[in-house]
Amino acid sequence: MPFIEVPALPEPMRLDPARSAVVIIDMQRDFLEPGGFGETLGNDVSLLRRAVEPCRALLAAARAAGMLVIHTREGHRPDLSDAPPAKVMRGNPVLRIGDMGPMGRILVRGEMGHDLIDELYPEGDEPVIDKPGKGAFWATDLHSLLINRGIESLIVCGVTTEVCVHTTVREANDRGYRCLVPGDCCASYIPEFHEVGLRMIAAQGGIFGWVCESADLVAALDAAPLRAAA
Ligand code: TIU
Repeated sequence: MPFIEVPALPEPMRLDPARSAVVIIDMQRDFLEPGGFGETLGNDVSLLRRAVEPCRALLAAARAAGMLVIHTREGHRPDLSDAPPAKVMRGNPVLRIGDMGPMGRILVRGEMGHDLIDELYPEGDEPVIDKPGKGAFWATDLHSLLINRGIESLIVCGVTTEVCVHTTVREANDRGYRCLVPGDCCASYIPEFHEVGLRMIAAQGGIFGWVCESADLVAALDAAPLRAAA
């Protein structure tokens, strides 16, 4: 399949859609809706909504181009055996991980709050990676999944920019993946950290990767010839 070229910082990025995957990080009710983990930490969760529509448009373009789409969810086993006490006991939240909230137990797999928001729900056989940490590679099979599909570049979206998106981009970078982050497909509870987080990725000649506007990426994908049916 021919390469596409996406306007980006620090320079345009060439991507082979057949060897690239979109990774949507943690677009879960626990982070985006009232009563979830994000709100228990004292955050205004409405600040994350701005990423939903750009992610939806990018997902549509990526699916139409036949690209691999992977979703992640942060959360823990119901018995919390995979939740480090240092994480569970940190800070002074209204509810802790595992406590019962309005969307079920906070950040626990299988609960309503842990699941992905309706607007960005996985389609067909799109893989969903359940991760106990902030990075999508730590204690998951994401790396195997990508290697087995011949993926070399990742388009990383989701929430929050400076926490799980950044950690995943850093992990991916050290594993040899080229990462493109469409900035408007990410969001943070702390807008300043969102801006600086994106700048940190593209600084120093692209120390962790590339940053673009999702509209430019969608336009490039829309113009790409469709992948031949398998
Ligand atoms: N608190 C915060 O900004 N983020 C997280 O705890 N997890 C993710 O970023 N997904």
